[in-house]
Amino acid sequence: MTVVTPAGKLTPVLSDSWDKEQGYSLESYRRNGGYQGLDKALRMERSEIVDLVKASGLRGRGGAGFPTGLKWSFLPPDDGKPRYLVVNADESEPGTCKDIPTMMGNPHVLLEGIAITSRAIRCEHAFIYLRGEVVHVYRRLLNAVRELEEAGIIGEGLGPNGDFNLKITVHAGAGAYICGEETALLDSLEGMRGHPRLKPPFPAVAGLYARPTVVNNVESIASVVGILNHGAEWFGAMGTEKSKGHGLFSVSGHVKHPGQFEAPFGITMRELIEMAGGIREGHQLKFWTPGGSSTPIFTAEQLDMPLDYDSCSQAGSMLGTRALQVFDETTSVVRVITRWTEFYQHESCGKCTPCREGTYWLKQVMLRLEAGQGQEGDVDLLLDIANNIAGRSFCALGDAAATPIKSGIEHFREEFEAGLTTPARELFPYEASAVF
Ligand code: L3W
Ligand code: SF4
Repeated sequence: MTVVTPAGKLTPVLSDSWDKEQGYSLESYRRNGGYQGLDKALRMERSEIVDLVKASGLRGRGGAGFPTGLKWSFLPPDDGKPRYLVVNADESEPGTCKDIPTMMGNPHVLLEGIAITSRAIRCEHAFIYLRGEVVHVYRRLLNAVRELEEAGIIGEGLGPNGDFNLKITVHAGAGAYICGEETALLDSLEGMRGHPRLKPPFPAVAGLYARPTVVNNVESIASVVGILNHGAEWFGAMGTEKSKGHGLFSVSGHVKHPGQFEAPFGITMRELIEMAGGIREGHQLKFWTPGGSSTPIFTAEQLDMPLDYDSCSQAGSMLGTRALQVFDETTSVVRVITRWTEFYQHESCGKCTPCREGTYWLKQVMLRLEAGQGQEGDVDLLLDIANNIAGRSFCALGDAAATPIKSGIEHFREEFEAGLTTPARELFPYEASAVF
């Protein structure tokens, strides 16, 4: 399954079938060994599956890196009443584009992961909460679930002991970024407006309909299949000591060949840019992001930093969703951060004051700097507002809005200062930085 490229760095596991003829069909998936992991899981004790995933070192692929097996083990003892698995497929972070191709190219690896996880935690009704705009993915998932039902792989009274019952519901959200926050997602799934809930209790204790619920990202659940098939050691042989396994690294922006690169954790940005053909002809790297717009911006200084949870944390960032956006010297950092700030202001759910009001003021100041109409003291004002949002907001969206502003000013303060007199379009003409 692991294919070693000449560069010796790629490990296509989840992306292995993306270029196969109808690789998304049940027939093709089974021809390539699909659902053998589930067969195995149905013959194992539930606790054995949880222990195997714990031993693999798999960490949450949605951004925060929380250990997956540990999260499952937080569920209270089984009282025979419903407990749920909810897959967070609300991929909306700017620059993030790994879960949507996974579900399009190989929906069955996600569904098999759901079946294995459901077996491990005794969930009989699992949900996929999908970003509503991706109608093509919605249709693909609905078809894949129907294929599974018709093939008798999910349903009632299945497995060697006749005790495996599973229904999978695919739910399309209405397109709010905040519904990717796990508790807002649960509110939305229950039919309410998506607002983050106070934690604790964590969903593992009181989640969907106040019942114990595991919420995991698409890539986390899909990665469970390989662990069942090949073992914890196989998984742990990829990656670094504390960030094990393979992951999808999405390289976009000013590189020659943007795309998905499935590689072991610990790969560096320099290696990924090389695989993407390098920075576009005649240009140099200016800055990049490790995890979409929610993480600080990095420069050439961090090109050799291993992309794993600990190295990123030492560099003052989360690894995030591995949405590696590359910007060359034609890019106005003020313009980019203004677009992200507009996004956060638009997506702020309004529940808490620092984020609701703060993102509005950040946007106003960023817009006038972008237009070259900044006022004396604006750069310090931005820092002041950002510092009053970060750490004082109800959920991670507030922190995320403050992060690029703070790191943008740290690295490129002079560009922000230039916004007092000169519009970004004069310093960095849009046509020069656009990728057509
Ligand atoms: C039980 C405890 N469970 C933690 C669970 C918790 C959650 C997971 C991680 O945000 C970040 C965010 C975005 N008992 C527990 C426990 N848990 N302690 O562990 O929790 P947390 O709060 O560290 O993170 P989170 O709320 O899941 C994820 C950042 O990722 N991000 C954006 C991602 C965007 C997408 C997308 O668009 N799809 O994923 C990028 O960097 O800002 O900070 O399950 O319940 N004691
Ligand atoms: Fe809503 Fe923003 Fe507060 Fe999160 S930080 S609860 S998105 S207002």
